[in-house]
Amino acid sequence: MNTAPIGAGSRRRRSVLLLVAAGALTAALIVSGWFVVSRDRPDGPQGNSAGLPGIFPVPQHAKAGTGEPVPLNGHVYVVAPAGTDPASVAAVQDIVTGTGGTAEVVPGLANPRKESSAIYLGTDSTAGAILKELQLDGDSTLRDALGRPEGYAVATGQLQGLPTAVLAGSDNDGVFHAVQTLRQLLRDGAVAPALVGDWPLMGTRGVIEGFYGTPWSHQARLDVIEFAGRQKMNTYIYSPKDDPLLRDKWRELYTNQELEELRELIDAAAANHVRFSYALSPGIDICYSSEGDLEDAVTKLESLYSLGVRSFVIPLDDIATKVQCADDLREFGSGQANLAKAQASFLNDVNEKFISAKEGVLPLETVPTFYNGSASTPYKQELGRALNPGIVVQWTGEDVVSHRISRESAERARVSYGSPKDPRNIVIWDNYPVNDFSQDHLFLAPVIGRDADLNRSIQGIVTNPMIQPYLSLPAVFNFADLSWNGPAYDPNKSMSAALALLSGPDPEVQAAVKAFVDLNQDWEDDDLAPSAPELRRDIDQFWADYDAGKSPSGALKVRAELLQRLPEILPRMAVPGFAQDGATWIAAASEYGRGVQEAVKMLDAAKSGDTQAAAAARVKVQGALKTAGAKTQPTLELGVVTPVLGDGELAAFLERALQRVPTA
Ligand code: LTM
Repeated sequence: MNTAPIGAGSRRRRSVLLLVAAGALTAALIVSGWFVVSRDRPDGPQGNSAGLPGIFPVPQHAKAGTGEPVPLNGHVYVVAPAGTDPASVAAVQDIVTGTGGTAEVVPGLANPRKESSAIYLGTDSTAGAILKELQLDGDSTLRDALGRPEGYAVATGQLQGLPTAVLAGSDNDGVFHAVQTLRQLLRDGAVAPALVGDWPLMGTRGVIEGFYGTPWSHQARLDVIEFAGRQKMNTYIYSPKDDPLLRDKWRELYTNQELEELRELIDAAAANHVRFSYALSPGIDICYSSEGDLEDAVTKLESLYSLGVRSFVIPLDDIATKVQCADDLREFGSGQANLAKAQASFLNDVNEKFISAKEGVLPLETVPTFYNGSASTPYKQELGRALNPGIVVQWTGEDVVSHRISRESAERARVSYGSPKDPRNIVIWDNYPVNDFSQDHLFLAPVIGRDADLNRSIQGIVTNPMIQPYLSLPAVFNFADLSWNGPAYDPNKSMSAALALLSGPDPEVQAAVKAFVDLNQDWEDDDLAPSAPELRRDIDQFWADYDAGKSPSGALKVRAELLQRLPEILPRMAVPGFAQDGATWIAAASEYGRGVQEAVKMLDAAKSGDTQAAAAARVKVQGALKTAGAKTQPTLELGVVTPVLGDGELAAFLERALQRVPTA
């Protein structure tokens, strides 16, 4: 257990149509026919719309087209009128180059070279005009998409004799999301013919680095931000509990070098259309009524504002549950309701003096000291009454680590932290897959237990990840899917897509990742997530065969060999950080794999009466058990711990095998 307390666009207005007209392009526009091959359900075998490669998050509307694919492995015009979002243009260039093609960025297209393809990019009135030319502007799903924040449309067809893809966004975020969909539509060097109209159901979708333990490295942050942007998330909250300048030394200003590092993160976030949100946690020793503390907080936030940050959180979680300084006691009195009064007064002041006074800053967010549960309490009631209604509350569900989060409970929380007349805007701080309270475990099961229609009640979800950044990516992927389009979220499909992405194309690597992930399903007594289901199936089958006197099926042997080879195979993943993060668990899994192989030999030898071979194998099984059970995983506060796998399933198998074979 952790020793720390747990539980208290610019819009482009010029039309591409005009550019096309200006280029005297009067050539007939040949529009490929479109037909609906799916009723917008996630039902494709490998994808989520029949005939299309899988798009994750699942789009609101996606259809395959009958037209030709748009090759990206030759010469490609990237048609981006001046002012088009540079990050989107750069991302398209990368995609083209990565596909083996050559990207030529042009502001408009006149007399294009034959044997080329074209990708048009822009906001509604630019690329939207191309959609008109493609006679797709009457499509209600596209109109719908282009009328919503972050909405986008992707269409393919023929324009000026060139295979063409159009990436239209309602705003620059939408254009960037369209590019990410284009990336996923790639098949054999070409964009699959498609028509996609899409938008997010939640406004806040992201990651909060909010755990106890060694904070992520700078590189890991950069990588997670890029990953989040590719999965259409839009938020990264900087809130590591063990960064002293956020909590213990919250008044201290950053050095120039630290500011430079923060600037790099902020810029990376902007380039990935992810908002960098800065979370200052002064609750450790603040005097809520102190002018000096208010000034210190505002000065600190100002220093981040000047780096470009436009989103701020003041978390007040895991601090004393009563006001502490004498002035506060005098001004507000003691007790939990008075703590809420003091906090509301401070937060309202920050809101007035800083958030509202600055250009372009998003609404302030806070994490209340009592941040879970939905029933009204004196604390919540007072916060609801006194806190400026524009301040957003982050909430963890009924529990700190909530196995289920229902819409009903979110609705109740909105009223409890606000009022029946003016329910509070809520962002869920989701404590999955965070493992700071269980640092010997990895949580690699798909995200389950969140109501599909939470978007109707809350503003968004941010996931609090594991101390291991790259091992957190599968859950981040799931949360991206869940928060973009909850009703279409399928935990298993989403997880398979996440693992395929992280594994890369090699089938052996994919099988190894699956076998390792299977060993890390156990989420703190969650009865919905059985630990190591695939391993358990193979073990059960093994004993059933063995006890029936049959020759056991080879499934357990095959799995054991794969586990034994994990340290050699997993570093070949497309995201090698996964194997680095999990090195001690992987080494333990490998030892168990070796142990299972020896146990099978031991059982075979014992059966055939070869006592010498059985004894030799027994020694190896015991050795594997010991090595696999060694303390190898360092932690910040708990010393070195033993990595736990499969909820003890592998150790139990080895023990059982040893019991079956009497010592010589
Ligand atoms: O959950 C919240 C709001 N605060 C802390 C987190 O920082 C911590 O990571 C989780 C899990 O241990 N629990 C908390 O109380």
